[in-house]
Amino acid sequence: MRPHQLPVTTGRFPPGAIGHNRGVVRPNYAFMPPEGVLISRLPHFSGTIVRILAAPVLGAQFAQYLLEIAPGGGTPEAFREEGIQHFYYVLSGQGQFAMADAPVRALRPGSFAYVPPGTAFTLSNTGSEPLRVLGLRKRFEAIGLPAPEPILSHRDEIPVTNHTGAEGRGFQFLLPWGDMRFDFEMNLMWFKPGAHFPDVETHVMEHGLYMLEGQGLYFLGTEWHEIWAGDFIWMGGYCPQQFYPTGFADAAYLLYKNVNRDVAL
Ligand code: UGY
Ligand code: MN
Repeated sequence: MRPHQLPVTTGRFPPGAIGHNRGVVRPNYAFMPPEGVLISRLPHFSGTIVRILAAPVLGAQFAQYLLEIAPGGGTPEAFREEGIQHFYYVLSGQGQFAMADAPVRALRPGSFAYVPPGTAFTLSNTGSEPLRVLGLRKRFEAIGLPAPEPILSHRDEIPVTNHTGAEGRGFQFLLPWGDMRFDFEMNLMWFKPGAHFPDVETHVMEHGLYMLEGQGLYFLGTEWHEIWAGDFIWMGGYCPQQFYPTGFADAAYLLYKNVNRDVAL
């Protein structure tokens, strides 16, 4: 496995930048190893670099981020956006998250937060190492039900289930599954070596996929791609998809999926 070249190397580079490139951007999917995604900054975060992994300019109807918050950095003041939901998932480091009406919560790897539309929140790094967080923003699609409440939790508090009955599969639904107030899911998908979907999936829902553990071959459109922890994939609606874990350890990814709403015409 060629490791991710992060932090980005300096000086004289070894050959292979083109030959070893695994990234592809197609009309309805994109596969982007993080080392090629250049950094930016966000106005409402200090001491923070961001890699924007998915955005409308790509074809996505949501935005997804990899945030690296330096010690002492984060939102200098409470931030809120009318009509927009946020979701955060901690990859590494220590921090703190606060939201209107919810108690302040310490963050550690596996902590996550759902921020309802229009809700003010703060996110900060309270540790001595960088706080690495996946972020997601999606415009809320109201349907006449009240908006969901804030959620601050940890993946250890979410049971691993398997509604499919397929051997070697595990699911952790980080947001309440089947609750029609929510218009998206964030799911941890677990695969034992040898597990895969029963068929190639093709569905209207979009995905933002961040590989957390393990490795595998991902089928997108008409091509196979070798992926491993740290990689990101955007799948647009009706992108044919299948996953075969490879290697000897379990594979896991965090998966965004828009659900529970009719097609806008
Ligand atoms: O639920 C899903 O759509 C999921 N099986 N898709 C995926 O992991 N690519
Ligand atoms: Mn799918």
